Amino acid sequence: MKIGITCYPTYGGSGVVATELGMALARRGHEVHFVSYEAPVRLHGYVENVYYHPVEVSGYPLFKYPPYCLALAGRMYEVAHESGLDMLHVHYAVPHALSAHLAREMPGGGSLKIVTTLHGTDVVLVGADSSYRSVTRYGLKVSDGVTAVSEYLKRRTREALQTDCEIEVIPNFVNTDEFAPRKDRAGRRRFADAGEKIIAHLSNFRPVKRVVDVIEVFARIRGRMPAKLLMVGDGPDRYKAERRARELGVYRDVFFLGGRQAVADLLAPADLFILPSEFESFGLANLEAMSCGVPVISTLGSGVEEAVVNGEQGRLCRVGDVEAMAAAAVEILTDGNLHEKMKKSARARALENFAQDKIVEKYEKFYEKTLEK
Ligand code: GMT
Repeated sequence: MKIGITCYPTYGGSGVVATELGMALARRGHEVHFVSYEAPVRLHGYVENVYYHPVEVSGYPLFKYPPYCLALAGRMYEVAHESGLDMLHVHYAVPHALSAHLAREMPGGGSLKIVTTLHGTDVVLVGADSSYRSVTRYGLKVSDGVTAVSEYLKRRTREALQTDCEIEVIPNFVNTDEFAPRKDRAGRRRFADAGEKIIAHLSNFRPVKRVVDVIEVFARIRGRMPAKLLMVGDGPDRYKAERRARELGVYRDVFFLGGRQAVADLLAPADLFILPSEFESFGLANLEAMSCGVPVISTLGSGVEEAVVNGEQGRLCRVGDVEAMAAAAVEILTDGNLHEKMKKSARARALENFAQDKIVEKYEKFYEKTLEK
């Protein structure tokens, strides 16, 4: 198949999933064309059959807001024609599904199929905003196939958009070769002395991630044992987290590492991963940590529960309950048997349920079904 993929090319989970999916599809013999305003951050190394087409958004004094949605539609249309695409697979509904629809509606765009994958904030936050709700709902209606990364997200989409459109759940996946346990101690020595625990967090530091809770939990762990915290990623709440770390007297034990490409190198040396989000449609970062054999502390009440079984690969606590999260973390870090059991279970769950090949196959089947429509 010839597949066009559009995503937000930044560090967010939807961009990561779209990029890893595109590269995996190309390795399986498909031709993949990424269409986005920058090359996706995880698009590294040379992969045969992968092409990247930048979208240029020209400014003009009259445009207070340059119309990215239109520039994208124009570029999708060009790429679809020049490369003979069968399908456009857009990740994150807003505005990508609408741009794809426009590209198909232009003369000659007729047979192009559109698949839209919902990732979470595109529906739960952005799509539920009154100014975007009706166009998001329309974007799903005009797609030939819609997928969501969890049952939770499927349910929330139906509620938020009041839609009964068909949605297939295809969970997120992880490259279990890249995100794998590491035996060598070199990764640990960069951050911690012998006998010190390493805790990690990875996100885009948006309010929904509750990064200040990470600091709160870490400070409580630090009160009980020598430990270091790796804060991987960047975003609007970084300074709030830094300030809280100073106030709690743990700033010297926290590494604010910023946005990184080699995420696996930073997750694999950790003893524990913390993602205390308000909600997650899935929580890809939890899965990446689990695949490295790292147990997680995360939250109840959202798609996280479809990736992490509470008590098996870590502990899930109520949102904001930093005392419970810290108590669970201390228990896991001080009980060697429990820690070992959770590490094994984390890796096994990633391999059995969320390995890249198994999930990419589901996308291939979904494409075939969509093309037959
Ligand atoms: O987490 C974010 O804020 C980024 C966002 C995105 O769209 O890039 O992530 C969403 O998609 C990921 C990949 O499917 C999911 O693993 C995340 O759970 C989801 N984020 C939220 O639902 C908050």
